[in-house]
Amino acid sequence: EEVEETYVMVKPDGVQRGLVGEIISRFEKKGFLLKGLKLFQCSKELAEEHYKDLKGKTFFPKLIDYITSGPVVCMAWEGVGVVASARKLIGATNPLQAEPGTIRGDLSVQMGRNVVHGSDSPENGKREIALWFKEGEICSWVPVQAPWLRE
Ligand code: DAT
Ligand code: MG
Repeated sequence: EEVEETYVMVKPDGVQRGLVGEIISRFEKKGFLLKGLKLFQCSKELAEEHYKDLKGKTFFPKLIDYITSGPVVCMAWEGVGVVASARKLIGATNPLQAEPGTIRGDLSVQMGRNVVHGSDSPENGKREIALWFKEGEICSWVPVQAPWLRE
């Protein structure tokens, strides 16, 4: 049971479709700790660095166009097992394969418009939070509900 951090991002389609509150709410209700939050229009360079492992894929240019097409909402979440749990809440990459009850399963239909991102490992969680947030944009705090989430 490791305390981890993950980077979650509402993609431009999620912002345009008015799904920001709904998406933040799912992680809040689960009981994770919000440590960073901002609306942000990212550069091509930042998007390419974020998705550097996918450079060379045929869909890469379209992916970069999509991510830079409008503002995104950047979030840093902390919690025990938060990386894998956030991926479960988000659902499969292809929304048509994502289970009902997941964010992608409930709210999207196409891989190129799958509304939300979540880091795939604790290492990438740290890497992506450092990439998208500046120092001073991350808060460490203890919510009053802490004792009611963990015994
Ligand atoms: P995930 O976002 O579930 O971590 P990923 O890291 O493999 O998935 O890919 C990043 C994004 O790139 C994904 O959310 C949607 C897009 N993508 C991935 N595979 C794709 C494909 N085969 N065709 C089109 N877009 C794809
Ligand atoms: Mg990924």
